[in-house]
Amino acid sequence: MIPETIIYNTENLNSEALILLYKNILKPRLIEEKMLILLRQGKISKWFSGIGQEAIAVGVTLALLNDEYILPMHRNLGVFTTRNIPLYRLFSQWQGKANGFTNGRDRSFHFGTQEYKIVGMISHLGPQLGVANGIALASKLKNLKQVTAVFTGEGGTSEGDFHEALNVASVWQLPVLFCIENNGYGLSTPTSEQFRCEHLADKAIGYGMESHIIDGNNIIDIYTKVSEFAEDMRKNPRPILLEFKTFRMRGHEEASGTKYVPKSLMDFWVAKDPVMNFQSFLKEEGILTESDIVLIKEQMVSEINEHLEIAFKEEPIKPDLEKELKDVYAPFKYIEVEIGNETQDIRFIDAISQGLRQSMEQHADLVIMGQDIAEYGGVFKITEGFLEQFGKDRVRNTPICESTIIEAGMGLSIADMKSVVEMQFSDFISSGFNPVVNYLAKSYYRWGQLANVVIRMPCGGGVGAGPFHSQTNEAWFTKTPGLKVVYPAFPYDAKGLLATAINDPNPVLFFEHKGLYRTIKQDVPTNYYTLPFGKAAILREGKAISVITYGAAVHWALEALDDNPDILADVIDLRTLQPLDKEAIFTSVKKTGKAIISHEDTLFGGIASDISAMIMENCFEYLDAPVKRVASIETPIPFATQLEKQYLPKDRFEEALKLLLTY
Ligand SMILES: Cc1ncc(C[n+]2csc(CCOP(=O)(O)OP(=O)(O)O)c2C)c(N)n1
Repeated sequence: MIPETIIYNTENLNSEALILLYKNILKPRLIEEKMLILLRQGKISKWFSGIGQEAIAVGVTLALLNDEYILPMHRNLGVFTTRNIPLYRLFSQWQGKANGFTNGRDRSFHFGTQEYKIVGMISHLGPQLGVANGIALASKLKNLKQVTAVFTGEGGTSEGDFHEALNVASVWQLPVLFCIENNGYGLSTPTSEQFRCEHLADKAIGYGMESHIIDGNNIIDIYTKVSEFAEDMRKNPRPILLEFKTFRMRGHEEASGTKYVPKSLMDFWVAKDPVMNFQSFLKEEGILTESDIVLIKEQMVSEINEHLEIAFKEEPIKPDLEKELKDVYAPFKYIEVEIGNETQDIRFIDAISQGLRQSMEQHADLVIMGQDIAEYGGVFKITEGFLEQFGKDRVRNTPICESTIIEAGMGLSIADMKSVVEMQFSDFISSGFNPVVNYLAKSYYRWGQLANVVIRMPCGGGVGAGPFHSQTNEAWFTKTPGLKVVYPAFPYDAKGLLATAINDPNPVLFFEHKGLYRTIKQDVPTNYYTLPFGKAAILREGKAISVITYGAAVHWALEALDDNPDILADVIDLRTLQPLDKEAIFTSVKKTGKAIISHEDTLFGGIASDISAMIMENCFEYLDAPVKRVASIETPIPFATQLEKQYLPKDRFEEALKLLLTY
């Protein structure tokens, strides 16, 4: 018996359309039933069930056009099946095999595919929402008149990402359908312990956004309403928040069970089963007979079995070390641009501004985003005048929400655009840490998707700005495979390396020392040019000692050497930390036999420690003294001038250098 609360309004749907809906909602259910058997037999690993929620994934997917992106979650098998991904590829994905989508590198639904315009989640749930914004922004900028749909559970709405993403989508009027599947529980947490409002849809009011509540177990309602919204959003781009009321019929993942769910609640929702009720309805209406249904099911089950057979027969992946290492970064063919003869004596800050401006001229698909960067020109005035030259679409002021803007950068990259995201101060990257280290860094390795984003990081101390406006936090990122880290010390390098960072399709953290902005000047070519990553600059040559350094510490080392002209040192300015020019380091140390590594970051876990270990491992026989590291002391960076002076390694460098020479 179909409960009275479910009313199938089929006004605008003919039998063919209804049967299509039925076949699509049935498929994920039949696959899941098979998966549960295989799980019990130990033939597949973890499983997050979407049983009882299929109508949402299927209805939304059918309401969108095939070239519109969908960003599903862990219970949305129906998105993948409705986009007609060959089942053996899904099965291989779940078994960690090569016919899947991640070469065995990620599990379950954690993958994307450009072919099917699906962008799967990362485990952290919320980042999806911001990535959808980026895709929708690209569609708006290119005037594609497309909608992007993104899913979250009600648990995920408690994450900051949800708030940030909805806010930005609304401020920028992005055509994103935010689909909340309110299924009663987030793992074991009931909605009453997750949020206090009655309906999550009501949250939209606070963002100035339209929202609707839809019965998540009624496929007709979902399909027809979402189709209408999508059609309207294509004409009139704006975000819409949809709350689908539904229920999670099985455990969070299969092994965990549903003991904590009251029986009456479960019974209530069993009666609202979206597949069984729709099937009964089609039978009652005479659209399908029992034998039609049996036939459809038989065909689907044999398709599932055939494809399972293919996946089970597929050989497990053979580890290939070289391939694994190679696939952390997207290939990038560095193209050298001829450096012109005309130069100008400009400051570090001007070089960055010029480099950024010229890259904006080079790449029509490059968007820059950051706080106060448009009319105001950024807090350091690096983007002053950009708005007038490039317009508001490409020079975007953002609300204060580092996380979702970095996610939007990821979304732009998925939609084949480039972005530069400006951190107002590099310290604030901590508010956007998750998408950098988990989304951007791992995207190419996981499913071959470029994360074509540069994050500009005004950093560094010596400016009396205290613990939260002075850090140099490159080591947070050099540790993470998949990121490139650039840290120039001179205007010439800053300009050329920024151009390369923007050309490189990998995620790049571009550190700019604020203390150098207005103190360091150099003759810099006026034209657009590039400089290669992974090539240190040998600033001075001498056979007594190798000074290995980068950023502001380069200048401190040069000052110390200027004061001691009798010390003959190789001075190596690393310029990029990832990739690192190991050859330059080893060649120099093998020549001098002594190495001192200096950086502004604190000592423990700083990159000097790794360089020191590399020297030990590769140049031990050549060393005449232990490798010396000189860095900031192990405290947060203090505000008062005299405390900051004590914190920074500048004054300790010369003494350490001399001591090492006498070893
Ligand atoms: C940032 C983060 N915290 C915790 C988890 C662990 N976790 C995975 S799914 C989940 C529950 C999610 O609930 P909800 O968003 O309602 O989705 P549902 O599983 O109910 O579909 C939790 C706590 C996680 N994956 N990421």
